[in-house]
Amino acid sequence: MPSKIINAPPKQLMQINIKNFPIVRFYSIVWNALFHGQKLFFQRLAGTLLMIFLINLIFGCSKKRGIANQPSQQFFQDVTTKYLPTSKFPLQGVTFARVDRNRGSDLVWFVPTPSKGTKIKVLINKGSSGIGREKGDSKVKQIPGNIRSLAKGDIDRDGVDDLVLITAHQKTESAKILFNNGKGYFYSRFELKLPSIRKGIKNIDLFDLDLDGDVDFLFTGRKLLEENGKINRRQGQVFINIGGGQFKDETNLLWPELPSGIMSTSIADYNQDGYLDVFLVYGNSQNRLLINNGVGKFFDKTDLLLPKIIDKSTHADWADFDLDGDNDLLVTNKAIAKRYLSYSDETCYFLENDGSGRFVKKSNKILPGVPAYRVYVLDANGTGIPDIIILTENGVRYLVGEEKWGYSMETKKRFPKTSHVREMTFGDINGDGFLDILGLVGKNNNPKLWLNRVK
Ligand SMILES: [Ca+2]
Ligand SMILES: [Ca+2]
Ligand SMILES: [Ca+2]
Ligand SMILES: [Ca+2]
Repeated sequence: MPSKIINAPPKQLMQINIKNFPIVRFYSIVWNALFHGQKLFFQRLAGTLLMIFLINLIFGCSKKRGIANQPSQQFFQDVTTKYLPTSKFPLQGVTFARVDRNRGSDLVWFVPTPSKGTKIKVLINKGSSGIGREKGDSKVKQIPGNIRSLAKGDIDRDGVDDLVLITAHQKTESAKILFNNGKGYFYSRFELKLPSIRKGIKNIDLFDLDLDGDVDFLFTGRKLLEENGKINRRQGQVFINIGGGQFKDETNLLWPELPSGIMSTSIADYNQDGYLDVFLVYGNSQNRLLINNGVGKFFDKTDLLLPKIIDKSTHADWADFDLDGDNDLLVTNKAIAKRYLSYSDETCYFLENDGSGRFVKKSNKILPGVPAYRVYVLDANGTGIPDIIILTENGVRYLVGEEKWGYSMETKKRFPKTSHVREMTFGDINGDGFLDILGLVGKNNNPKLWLNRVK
């Protein structure tokens, strides 16, 4: 079973807009200096030539500086061989993380090693000499057992990412924190033991669910079991951060009773009260929406807020697709039950938010009409309109946002040909403010790195 990579929140990345203002001012200063002095012909000629040179120089530089300056020229380039070391073994999972305090996202990946547990490799971004390529730029941590899931987040608030793992060792599953010393060395603190987790937990989300400034943990999985083997009534577990690296299991207080079948989560503020809510993706039934009451207690408001749709959902992601200020959703499916189809080969649909967290289905035939299993929304080209990447059975689909609900399918123009991509994680490897992509590709789950750039 592939483990889930933590959903990086791509939408939260700040856009960088190159301001033309200083350039215009510089231009006028040079112009004044040249032409308000002695009015000699050769001076003017030299001045004009200098001006042309400067304009070219400035324009040339600004072109290179920002994707947002030329969004139509944006594309993803395969830079795997330039930036990454060759990986001999199939990767089980990978995430971008802030491993040290230097510019550019670092990577953490893990590989199962027969009889010796799992090898976690930390790859430090060293700019033009690559990510973990040179000797000394990578660190290895060996842990016993298998890793079911790995997520990153700054748990002790020291400005670098720590790791949370779900591991299975000798038939017991447990959650572990590996703290980061700030330089990419990860260690466990034995005095800080996390509460026990339910059997069947596969996903970890790290977010501040009670809005007190520190990250808390939400665990979910397709089928959570009690110790006696019975189906757990809540199908989730909530650990609240109580400071000092300690966590308290507050599931009974904060998490509602739910049916089993949860595939993944999409976490955002859906009813615009400032608190993060949870959209639950179900693999073979109605998806569900839990609203946060403001202190981290979640209420199942599915019947009130979601349209009834029975489908085999695989994944969901959110963005303000219609640019009206509230967060909408995009849901991918293997299939949708016939009576809920808006057109015959529909597999993906939007859910449009009315602003209060109440959603209506919004179909769009530009979305792929084949079984799809991942969706990632990001502003890849800096226009302020969300762009969409969907992984389908027939390959990657890249849709560029043009206006509200208006998309253009631009996979060929902007995304290199690649074999089957299992999943993606997002980070900014060159620190330009635009997200780059790492994908696990092919039968062997090889890492592929795609740099976001302009021609
Ligand atoms: Ca918190
Ligand atoms: Ca909310
Ligand atoms: Ca909206
Ligand atoms: Ca970048």
